[in-house]
Amino acid sequence: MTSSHRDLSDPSTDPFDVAADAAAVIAERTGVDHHDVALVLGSGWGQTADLIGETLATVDNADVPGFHKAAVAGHSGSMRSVAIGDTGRRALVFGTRTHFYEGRGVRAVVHGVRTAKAAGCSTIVLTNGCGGLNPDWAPGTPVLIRDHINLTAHSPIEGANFVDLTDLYTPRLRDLAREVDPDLEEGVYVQFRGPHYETPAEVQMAKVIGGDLVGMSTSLEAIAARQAGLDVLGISLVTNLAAGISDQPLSHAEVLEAGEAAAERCGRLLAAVVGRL
Ligand code: 8IG
Repeated sequence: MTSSHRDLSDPSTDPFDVAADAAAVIAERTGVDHHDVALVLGSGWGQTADLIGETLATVDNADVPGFHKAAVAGHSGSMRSVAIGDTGRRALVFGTRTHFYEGRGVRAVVHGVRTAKAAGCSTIVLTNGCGGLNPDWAPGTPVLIRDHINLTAHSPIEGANFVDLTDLYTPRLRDLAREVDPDLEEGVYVQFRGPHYETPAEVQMAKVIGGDLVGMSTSLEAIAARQAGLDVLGISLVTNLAAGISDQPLSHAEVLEAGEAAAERCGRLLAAVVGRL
């Protein structure tokens, strides 16, 4: 068996070896052995890559060790190498992510983060679509993630490795995002397992424990990023008010609509931040 066929779900496989294999394929397919910034585009963030700069190469996820096709409608099953304006720097843009609820295990969830590190990135930008707890945050509002609460009861870190999560969402990067958009809201992201949305009672619990946003991603990835020594910027797009906050039922169609409506503002924000990193 060649190294590129190592299976992430096999406990005898070192997930960092698979990330190194993935980075080697990315280098070969993109023609550059170093990327500077990685971005993970969640629900509603799909169009933002074009505003960062020119796409110089596209790689199918299925061709990269450890990656899978997209499981969510509206997500792209590929990654792109994008020129960051005319800075000479490159962004590695993941058009989709593996969610914990897909059942492939935590290693698969954080594989993109570890691959970004192996590809040379020093910063990762994690975006998502989420439910908002603040009734003043209309669908289409971008919110900077200040901190998170991980309710998955899992960790991407294996073994007795006690990683400090203080200032997990890099303060310098949050400052930079607020310089670009002084009106940017900030909040605490609560990751539930999903794939069902919360009950109204669970949303109230999230509020009581200090949450502002509810979603199904990002926290596990941010933890893996900290372990890898990456700086982390997290930005959520409120695509719906969380269950029970408004009297409207939740739907994935609503999520996609809010994303389209907010694409312009979110894209400009991300492009400006990435250009100034
Ligand atoms: I988009 O309301 C999106 N993702 N858990 N709750 C959770 N995840 C979400 C939601 C939401 N909206």
